[in-house]
Amino acid sequence: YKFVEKKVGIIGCPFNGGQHRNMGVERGPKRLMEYGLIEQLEELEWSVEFDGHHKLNELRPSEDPNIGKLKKPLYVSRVAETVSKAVESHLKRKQVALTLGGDHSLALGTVSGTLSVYPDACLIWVDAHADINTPETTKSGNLHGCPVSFLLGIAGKVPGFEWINKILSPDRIVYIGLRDVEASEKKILKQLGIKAFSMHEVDKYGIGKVVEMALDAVNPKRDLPIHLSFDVDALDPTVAPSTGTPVRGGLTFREGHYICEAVHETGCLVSVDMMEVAIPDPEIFPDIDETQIFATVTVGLSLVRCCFGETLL
Ligand code: 6HN
Ligand code: MN
Ligand code: MN
Ligand code: MN
Repeated sequence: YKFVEKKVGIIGCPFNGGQHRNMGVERGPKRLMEYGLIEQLEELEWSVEFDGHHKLNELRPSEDPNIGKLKKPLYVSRVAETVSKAVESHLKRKQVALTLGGDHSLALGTVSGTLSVYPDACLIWVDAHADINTPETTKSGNLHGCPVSFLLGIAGKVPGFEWINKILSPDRIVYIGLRDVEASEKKILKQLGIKAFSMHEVDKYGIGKVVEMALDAVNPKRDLPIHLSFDVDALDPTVAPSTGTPVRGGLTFREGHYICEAVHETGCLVSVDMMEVAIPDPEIFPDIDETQIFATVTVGLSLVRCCFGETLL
């Protein structure tokens, strides 16, 4: 490993404030841990530190009015700041930071934390969505659709978010798996010349070539630290059905795993997010059954294991 020792710090983030569906993304981290994540990482010979799930609901402000369209801006910003410090502290101790979500607005925190320890880190964003809406372009007002714009410094000034000062350069981020990108977001991607491999490119070139091209774009010499932000909805809903914003036509089980395996092989991985695993209440979401939840949690775990060196042979 080029930057870390064989140690991992797990940051459990039961949080749903960046979106509005009542689908239980805040219950993802606990379930991932209950299914044996620590033991699985230890089996791969990692020394694991986990100091319990963060009590993020305690950070919920009593009043949190919309700012423009943005919903729960203060809650999201406080949570992300806390998460950023947690990531930072694990990275400073030469651990890989592994953050379990929770909704993807948490990446405001995880990526900021990574950049504060590794300012030249690059970001690989695996997602059906680009999550690059600005406070001006967002239609939903959900901050899990906006983290990348804040990280790039194109979000403008929003009260509460002043702490975000580590700015990611547009040539340090690459996307894989996109297929539900709003017109406003396409415009931003074009304007900034951001490299993105949508499902179209995955079909055209195959996942092996796509990952190679993605790494060549942001990390040509394989000498920069990598932050991998994996939204489980990048996978096809047949593979990961239990997530807040599923979109058809996604990555297969193997394509998802290949990305994690290839990123692991670089030896550059310092920070991983596994986000948007949802555990819905059967009363509210009867269409999602325990089998689908099980499939989603276990695929999340096996993706994580691949990031930490699990191989097929
Ligand atoms: N995610 N583009 C939509 C929005 O609300 O801005 C969807 C965002 C989904 C976010 O899945 O992390
Ligand atoms: Mn910790
Ligand atoms: Mn996302
Ligand atoms: Mn998504």
